[in-house]
Amino acid sequence: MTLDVGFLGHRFMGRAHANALARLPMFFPDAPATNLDVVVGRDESALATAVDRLGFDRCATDWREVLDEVDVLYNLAPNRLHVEPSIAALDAGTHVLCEKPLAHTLSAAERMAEAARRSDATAGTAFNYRFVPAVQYAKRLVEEGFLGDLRHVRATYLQDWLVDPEEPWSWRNDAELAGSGALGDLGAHSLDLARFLTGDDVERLSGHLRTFTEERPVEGGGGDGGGSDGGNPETRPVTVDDAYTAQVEFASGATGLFEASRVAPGRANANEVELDGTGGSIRFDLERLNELEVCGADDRGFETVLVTGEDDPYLDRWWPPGHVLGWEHAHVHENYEFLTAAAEGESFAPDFRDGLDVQRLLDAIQRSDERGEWVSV
Ligand code: 4PW
Repeated sequence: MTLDVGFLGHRFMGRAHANALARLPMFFPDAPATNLDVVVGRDESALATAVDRLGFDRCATDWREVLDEVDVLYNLAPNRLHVEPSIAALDAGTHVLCEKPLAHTLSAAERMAEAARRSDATAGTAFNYRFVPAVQYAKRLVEEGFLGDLRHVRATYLQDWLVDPEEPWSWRNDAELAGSGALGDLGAHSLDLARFLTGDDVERLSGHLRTFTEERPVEGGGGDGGGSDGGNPETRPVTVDDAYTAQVEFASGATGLFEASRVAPGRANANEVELDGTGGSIRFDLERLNELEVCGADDRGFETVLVTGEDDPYLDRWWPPGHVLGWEHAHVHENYEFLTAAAEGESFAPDFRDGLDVQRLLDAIQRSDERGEWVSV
């Protein structure tokens, strides 16, 4: 059986998923066959390029017109647009892999999780870092009891692309479209990894959000940026956070510290998680994604474990031992698992409930910031 696939969105994540689908037949020949049927967007010339470069049969400008024609919808649109198309697709029995965060608000995420619950189709939230081999290796260590009793979780996700106040405005700076900024875009990954790796739930937290640049120029706007009047550039307000921090308490009693920023020079895409327990510590750093650092409680320091051997998760599918993998491979593993689950009529993890659980944390961090106090989740 060949699954007809539709993408809503075709830019960064469109390329990441299209690349993953192109790799599957060669490296994961047991994956269900897919046909890149249709790519949906608004900009017709960008769509024509996407058809050409990503390998779609055709393009469309209205997602409603194609839902019945595809078996799987990849929802790669801005967060607000995750909601209606995903719900409509699931109601039509179409499988959905939706980018993170699940939605722009908690109530929208609840509606999406409810649609997934009542549908027979498979629904997944694209927390791709779960599918990095070193992260899966870390999960295995935790399940084997390496950490003992969990004491601390520390997770940061830092980027630098908004350091320059002249960096143009985009939907990622808009609360209506995105819901939040660094919090939802990056913090969602950290919060999901913490849940995935520890299996622990956050009970209460104290969150803090900060916007450093209150408005940004609109690309192609008037003024110094190339407009005819030579006056002030056209700008739009930034209505989301540039950075967040959160201090959390887990159900187990462990403590947690979380931080994300888009204004951290030198940190282009630094996603790090560290877990400490009575038995030892584990550290993962995306900038060294083929490694995991581990330290037993009686060791004198961290040891670096190379996660590139044929027994390591997914590694036997790729190259001989020691031949390292990159960021894009996690998307291949994620797509392999998702499509296999969809073709077999099974559920996939992380599903929309996982997306909703993370959304509850995002919402609690925003509530805590607004109230200036600790809140329960
Ligand atoms: O995983 C990351 C995202 O959540 C990506 O590498 C870029 O930053 C794109 O969106 C966020």
